[in-house]
Amino acid sequence: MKRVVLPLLFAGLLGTGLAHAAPGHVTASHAWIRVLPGDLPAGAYVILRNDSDRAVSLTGASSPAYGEAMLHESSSAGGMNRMTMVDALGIPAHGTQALKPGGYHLMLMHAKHPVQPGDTVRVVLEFGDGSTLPVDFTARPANALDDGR
Ligand SMILES: [Cu+2]
Repeated sequence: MKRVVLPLLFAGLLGTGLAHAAPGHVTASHAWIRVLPGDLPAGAYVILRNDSDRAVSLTGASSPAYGEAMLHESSSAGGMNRMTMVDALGIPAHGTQALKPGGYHLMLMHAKHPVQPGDTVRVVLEFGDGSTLPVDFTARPANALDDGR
């Protein structure tokens, strides 16, 4: 029995180690937040690049500036715009995944202090293996178009 169990255990530990290495190869660019008036939730957008050999999944986020951050997907069906919760968003090996207006985004809710256009907001992205990536997002006004930079 032990001859079977031990190699499986070892393989499991090895697998964890490899998975942990992957998010170190994820980089973020064009990170920005669309700030809406009052206590309306703010959409956060970013382009994630995965330079590793295996897919990585974004599973959530948190920010010291907001009470809650959720991963959403916007869609329109039959003229109705709606948002649905997303448990995990894959970033393919050697590929990119874009969070952008009208698609995947992070929804930042309950700002702890008013966020103004021009502010920098730290958001910590969380990946499927438990690792994290802190990213500085630039706050932009409500009428900002899809990343003009
Ligand atoms: Cu949303």
